[in-house]
Amino acid sequence: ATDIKEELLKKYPPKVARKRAKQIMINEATEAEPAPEIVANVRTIPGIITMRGCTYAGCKGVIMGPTRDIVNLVHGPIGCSFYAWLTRRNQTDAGTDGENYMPYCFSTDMQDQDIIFGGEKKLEAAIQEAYDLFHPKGIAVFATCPVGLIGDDIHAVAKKMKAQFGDCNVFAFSCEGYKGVSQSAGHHIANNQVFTHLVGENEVAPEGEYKINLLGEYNIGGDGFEIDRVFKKCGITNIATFSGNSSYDQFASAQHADLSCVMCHRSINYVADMLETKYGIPWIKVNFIGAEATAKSLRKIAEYFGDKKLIDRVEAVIAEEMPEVLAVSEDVKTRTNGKTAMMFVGGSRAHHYNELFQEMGMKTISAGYEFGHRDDYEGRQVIPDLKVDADSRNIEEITVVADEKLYNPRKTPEEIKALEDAGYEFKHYDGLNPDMDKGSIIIDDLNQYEAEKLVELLKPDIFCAGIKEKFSIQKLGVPMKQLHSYDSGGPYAGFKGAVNFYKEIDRLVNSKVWSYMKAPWQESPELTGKFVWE
Ligand code: CFM
Ligand code: HCA
Repeated sequence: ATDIKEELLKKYPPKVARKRAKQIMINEATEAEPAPEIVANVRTIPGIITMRGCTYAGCKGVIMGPTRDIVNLVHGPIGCSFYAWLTRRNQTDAGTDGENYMPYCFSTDMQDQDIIFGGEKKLEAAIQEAYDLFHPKGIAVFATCPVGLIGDDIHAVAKKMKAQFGDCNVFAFSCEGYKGVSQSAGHHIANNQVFTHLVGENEVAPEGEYKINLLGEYNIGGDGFEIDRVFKKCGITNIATFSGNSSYDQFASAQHADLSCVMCHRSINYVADMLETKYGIPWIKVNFIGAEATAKSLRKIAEYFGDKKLIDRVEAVIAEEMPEVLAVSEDVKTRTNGKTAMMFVGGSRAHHYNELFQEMGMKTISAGYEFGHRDDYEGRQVIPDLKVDADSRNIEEITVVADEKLYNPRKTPEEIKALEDAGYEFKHYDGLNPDMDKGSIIIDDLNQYEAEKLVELLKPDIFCAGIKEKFSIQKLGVPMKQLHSYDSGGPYAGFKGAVNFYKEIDRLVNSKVWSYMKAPWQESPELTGKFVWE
């Protein structure tokens, strides 16, 4: 595997190779050192064709995109608005209230003269127009790159319009594309504002037992629908999902939950901390990708509440759901066992989907994140050691304190300790590295060149990434599955999702169509080599 690293770096100028070498790691995790260090969350080297997106994408598309009843107004050139118009497959259940603005593309359509003379007036007029047309509960304004460059004060405009309307919450995000090194900065900007302007607004607690929030689940391909189906069957009340299939009122009521369950640690872990500090809600890491992981997460939720009724119900649901899952995985495994996968996705899925591949007897030989931070690779314990560089300092950190009226620790320190003594983990996430096999290759911020080179060298049975990688990988004769949008498939979460995934991957890795393609190494035999697993 060390040769592979050398091979990947060979073509780079020495300075670039030196930098990239710190982001390419042969996993040598041992008992003593379970998580070797990797460089992550740093700028992409200019000239490299990164897989990353921008800060605006992370804020507008990822975090705020899935909320149906807030008008998301982009202040900027139309291209930025168009890019974020239903390109992420976050589904929603528009319900009966008819308030669903997701299909619309709201934009100030900035022109040259707005860049020269300022765009605040145009923004004000656009907010007014959206209000007059829809009377939404909320209007969110997103800054694109030029807005930051010319210095429009979007927050002042939002504040003014909010005061003027009186019955519509208007707030803004300084999420210019260049603000951070990736989408991750945009998540942080979005989450800070959601926490500041929305959470805690609704005083009346929603009805229900075993109240939780689900943080970092975005209902891509209907994943959130499947998770909610399972919660409902177990009798667990999900007050707010941040932000898949969400509504304004869900965020506004999140303070009433008794437990926060964090699915995508990367995009939201700090909100779980804020909810605990301000309202006293503890948090745990969960994962609903993989049937075993789903069962484990449900048991963890039940154990937290410690109520026999819930514990029994969860066991009954698992017993009811698992036979179908096992029947399909047993069948599929006869064809997928021993096959290899590569996964390069944003900041969570390259880890979560390991579970599903393992359930099919497949091996992940190489994986990494576009924009994960070191804790996503190595585990949360490294957070205190993370270097705060100029780019991370650029992202606002908000100070949260216990709410005078609403702070209410859901468990006493003794109760927390008793659970921890019994092996229960609060506020912890292990990261990707410990779950990857020794000798596997972990790469941060993979780029187009390295992706193609890796495939040539290791010839995985399947490569998972996004739309920019899709066709270049397929042209190499290797099946490619989009793990962002799921292509047109899904859900893949929960029990029913696991079954969907097994069938889809079986279909892809065993398809004959790829054998009709000639990959470059088949045409030029000198490129041929074989990866030997230790
Ligand atoms: Fe979290 Fe996501 Fe992901 Fe992500 Fe994304 Fe996404 Fe992703 Mo695309 S929030 S980090 S910023 S799990 S949009 S739903 S698929 S890169 S791996
Ligand atoms: C984003 C959204 C994205 C892009 C996916 C892709 C998504 O980062 O702006 O590159 O295919 O999941 O839709 O991550």
